[in-house]
Amino acid sequence: MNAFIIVDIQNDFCPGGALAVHDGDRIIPVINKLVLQFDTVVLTQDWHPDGHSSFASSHPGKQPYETIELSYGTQVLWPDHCVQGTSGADFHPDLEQQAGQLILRKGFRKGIDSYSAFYENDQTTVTGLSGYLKNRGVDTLYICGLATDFCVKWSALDGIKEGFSVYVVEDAVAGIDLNDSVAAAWKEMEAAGVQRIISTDIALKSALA
Ligand code: VGL
Ligand code: ZN
Repeated sequence: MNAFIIVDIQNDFCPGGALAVHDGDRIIPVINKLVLQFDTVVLTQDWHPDGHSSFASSHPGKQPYETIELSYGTQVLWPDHCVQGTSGADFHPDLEQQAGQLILRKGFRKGIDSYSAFYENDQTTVTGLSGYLKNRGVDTLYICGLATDFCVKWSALDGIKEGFSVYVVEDAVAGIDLNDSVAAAWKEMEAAGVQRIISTDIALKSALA
């Protein structure tokens, strides 16, 4: 059984948003086209309280994109984004979200960020997604969404760590790209055993299965 994991297609990560990914909305039609082909569809939603520790504004003197040492290690600081209950945290209106079977919110603990859909950034606190997927017989993940170099990358790496086969859909992801972090993310994912696939090959793959 497979699952489609749609990562953080939220207004704040799309053009005009607080932490906009360049052309972040370009991938939405690609995702909408795929969404009916999977057994399980999960949407993740970055969901931070006001004053979250990943916000530069929570650390006097710090600017967005600088880093800071938190109890669990180095954390990139971001502009305030995806604040709970704001329109920036809503899914992009063009996303075909009614196909989603589970909405998994993450990053809601004030002191711990959560890029991955499986583990928070302390790499210890679990979200419960692994159990949900395994309980439903899922063994293969297709991951898409935003951003390639943060939430997609960490979700893919943790998916491998949890024993899933993991595909990242190349034309259905887009990245923030701080200091070439998109290229680094692909390298890291490939080294860990994540496979790349393009959206048009997915239908073919299920037809052959
Ligand atoms: C993300 C930075 C901060 C992401 C979330 O969705 O990749 N990046 N919060
Ligand atoms: Zn965030």
